[in-house]
Amino acid sequence: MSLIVILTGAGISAESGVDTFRDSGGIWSRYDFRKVATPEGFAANPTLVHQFYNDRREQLSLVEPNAAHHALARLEREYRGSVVVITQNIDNLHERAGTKNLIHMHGELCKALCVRCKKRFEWEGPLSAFDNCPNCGHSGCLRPDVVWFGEMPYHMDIIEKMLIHADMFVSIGTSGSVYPAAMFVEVASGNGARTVELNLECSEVSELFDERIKGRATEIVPPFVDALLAGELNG
Ligand code: BV8
Repeated sequence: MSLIVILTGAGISAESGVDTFRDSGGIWSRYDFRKVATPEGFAANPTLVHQFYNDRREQLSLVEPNAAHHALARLEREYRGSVVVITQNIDNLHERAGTKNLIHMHGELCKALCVRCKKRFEWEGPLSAFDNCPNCGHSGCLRPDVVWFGEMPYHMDIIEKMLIHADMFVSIGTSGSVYPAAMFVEVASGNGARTVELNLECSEVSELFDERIKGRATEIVPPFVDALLAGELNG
């Protein structure tokens, strides 16, 4: 039974209206990542960091999954083998499109984590330092449940197993500039997987892939999925 492992980045959500990070006008051109996406930044100014994530969480209610998200959910439903999506994104568009076998390696925008009791909670609305932890009752100990720079991404043990056993590794909409996600293609190809990159432009790791398909995710992902389901790419 063949296993297709798919890594997604901000580019798959771009056409839904969710900002990417490193394109011109992207998030990191408007915010200093050290101030809003590191533990040190959060310790120095939790209000700024909560506002950064509250704004992005609020935007989620205004956007919808696009044809690329839906195509991946269809692949999971119809493919004769197994499909797993590992996303760097913290939006909820894959799950809203119907993907079930999903790993959020950088956490989730709609979850909060209590740094005292380590419990996680669904959190759809604004989060602040004044909110009390629903479990331990303390205030000032809730943070966005996202992985900041310098923090260990989630589920790396499962991810490594998937990469080692993948028959095909597909990367969609990522610049390949953040580690350890940027190394996944090497782990997969080093263990015999066929590797394909679907992206709007060349990424920092494009040359490590067996194949590259260039274009907008909503235009290139659905036909790619059709080809996989028709057995044309024998993934
Ligand atoms: C860690 C938080 C260690 C949530 C993010 C080597 C090995 C290991 C680590 C490092 C290393 N070298 C450096 C590091 C440190 C660091 C790192 O990688 N730094 C980089 C900048 C050099 N990595 C870390 O700190 C990681 N942690 O390594 O911990 C450790 C070990 C032991 C114990 C403890 C710790 C943690 C990294 C996670 C950081 N958190 N986000 C949030 O706010 O979102 S990263 C951030 O970048 C986002 O999460 C995002 O997902 C991620 C990757 O960006 P992309 O998704 O690729 O987005 P980008 O804008 O860059 O690119 C978009 C692409 O889409 C473009 O190519 C574009 O062309 C394309 N596109 C655009 N439109 C479309 C499109 N494609 C198709 N269709 C379109 N329409």
